[in-house]
Amino acid sequence: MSDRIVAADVIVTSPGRNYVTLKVTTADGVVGYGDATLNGRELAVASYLRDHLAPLLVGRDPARIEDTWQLLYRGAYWRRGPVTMAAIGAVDVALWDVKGKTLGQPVYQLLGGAVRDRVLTYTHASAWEVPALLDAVDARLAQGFRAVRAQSGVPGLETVYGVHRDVASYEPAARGSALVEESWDTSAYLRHAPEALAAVREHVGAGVHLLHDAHHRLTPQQAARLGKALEPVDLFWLEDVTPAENQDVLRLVRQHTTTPLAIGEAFTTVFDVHHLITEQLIDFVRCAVVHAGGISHLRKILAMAEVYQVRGAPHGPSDVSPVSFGASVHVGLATHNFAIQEYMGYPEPVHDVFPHSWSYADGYLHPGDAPGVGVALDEKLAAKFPYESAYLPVARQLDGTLTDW
Ligand code: EZ4
Ligand code: CO
Repeated sequence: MSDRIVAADVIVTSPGRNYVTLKVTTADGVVGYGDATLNGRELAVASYLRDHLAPLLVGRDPARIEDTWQLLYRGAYWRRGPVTMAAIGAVDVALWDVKGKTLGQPVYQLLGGAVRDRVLTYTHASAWEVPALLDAVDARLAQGFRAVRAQSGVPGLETVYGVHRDVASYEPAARGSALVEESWDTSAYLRHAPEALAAVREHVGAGVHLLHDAHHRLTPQQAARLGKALEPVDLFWLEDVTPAENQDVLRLVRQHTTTPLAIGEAFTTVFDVHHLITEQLIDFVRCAVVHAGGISHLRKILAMAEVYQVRGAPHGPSDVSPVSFGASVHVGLATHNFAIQEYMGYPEPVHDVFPHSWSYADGYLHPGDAPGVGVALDEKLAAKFPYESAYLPVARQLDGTLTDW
């Protein structure tokens, strides 16, 4: 007789970052974990899981991953959107974890097996001044990274999203109840960014992949200008040049620059990215396991992308929990058009709260060979880190107008 789900519990913990984890338990005693963390809006997904999905899961056959996905997606009537898709993603990853543990196989084997030996990763280096940025990049290269996202301060501004004056890599979500308001000046950024990135390229030479994130702040014309100005820097990619809502504007950007474009961390379904992919408006699709409906749905996005020579490069900030991070590395090992995994690292206690089989070495990741996803949750330790509210900062132009972040 097939196994049955007997419990679906939600655990919220905050070991330096907030994480929402779904724990599925089966009648045979198998436990599967899924990540449902939606940075800054965590409790909305916790409620969606607890109040609306858990009652549907209990009694269901955990082996029926795709059928459960379709039930939760179509059965809601209200489709798509980050809260819904993060909740469905958590269920999907938890069920892949159960299946792997039941069969005694790591998830990448269930996805068809390894197509590469290890998964290329990139990390962050940031600093306010260019000389400090060069030091920050050097420190990352010394850790073995072969690909680095470089972000710098902008002269004349007090603050820049994702750049700290003292810390070389940090996650902008500030814990506490207050919303931080930063300043922004697009003209100053457009003048400074090409200079800063050219200095980084000159410093590291040809053998290092350099990346840069514009965080959705530019108009198409500004994005085209920046892409052109950065062509001599030979970026691996320029990320999120324009706001996410209107994809058609990227046609103009593409007509003007050959700098590769990456977009998709804020997109949650294949239906949201299909124009980007089929019209070849991007080179890398950034959808993450956690926010885009889990392993099953990310694989569909990547299958569509493969036809158009668009490659996968999932979002991996420290607010993607080690559970979906591990799941992403399984997808990376088993998917031909997977290019690179962002790896920002975690505050130290996170590794103890979520013991994991995935590992980093010399610029590459491996999911490990533990059955399932290979990431557990130490519930006792997790309970010592209660939830704290956290908000991503917003930014205002110099006249006080709220800008896209
Ligand atoms: O802004 O993680 O590519 N990485 C990023 C991150 C995101 C935050 C949002 O949760 O853009 O810095
Ligand atoms: Co980004």
